[in-house]
Amino acid sequence: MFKNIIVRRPAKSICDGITSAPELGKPIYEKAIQQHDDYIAALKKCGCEVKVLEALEEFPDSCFVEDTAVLTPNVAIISRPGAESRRNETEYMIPTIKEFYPEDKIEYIKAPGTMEGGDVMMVGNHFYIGKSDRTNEEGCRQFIEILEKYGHTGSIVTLEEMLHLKTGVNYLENNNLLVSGEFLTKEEFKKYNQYEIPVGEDYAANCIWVNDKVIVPEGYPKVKEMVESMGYEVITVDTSEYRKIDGGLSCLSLRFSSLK
Ligand code: CIR
Repeated sequence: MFKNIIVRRPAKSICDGITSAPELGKPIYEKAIQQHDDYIAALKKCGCEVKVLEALEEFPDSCFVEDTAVLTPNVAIISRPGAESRRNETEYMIPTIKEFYPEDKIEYIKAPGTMEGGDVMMVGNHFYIGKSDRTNEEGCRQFIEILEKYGHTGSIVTLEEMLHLKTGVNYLENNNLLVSGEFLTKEEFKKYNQYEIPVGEDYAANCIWVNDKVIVPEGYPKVKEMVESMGYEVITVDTSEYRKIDGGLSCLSLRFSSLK
């Protein structure tokens, strides 16, 4: 169960966020704010306390707080984003993490390692880490070393196509895994109840489990039905403005339980 959530309000500069899909157009700030409000309301419905951080205009992608840290039940790991323009977002996250984790339970990914939280998927005590354009081999190595020091385990999944690991694969607890694209053939995911994302709804592979409810992006009816068929209560939130810059539901929050 997660008790706490951290989010950061989108900045007006969100229209300059990094994107692989410029054809979708630029995010509209007012709509992004409305969708962020709805996202916070959904998280509160899941029984979480939500800490809302103020927007950082100098970082267009800073609302995607998931990439700045990985918060486990035993340790907080501050990332080192592979995207240059996002690297210093972590500086603005550390003081907040210190409100929730004691200093001796905070670790840091160091240069030349890079790591983004979107590449990390938690399955109980085990953490899959995607080696991607954003998370390099050294970042993976440091990450797993830290995990092991705190009683967790980790393993590397090599990405060929997607931005982050959780762009295409997400764990919904109870052995249930939403899987799409390049992850459908990965050996390490065969032991889960795999739910293949239907063609045309790829974006909705990025759903989040929050305390037995699952938040699904609005506008993907097949995925919604699939998740409902697993027995979960589904809440939908429109994330159209975030999708324009490759952001999804998981990217917009850090979900954890405070150690303080
Ligand atoms: C980026 O390219 O870094 C942002 N535009 C999107 C980040 C998405 N984050 C995530 O999947 N965890």
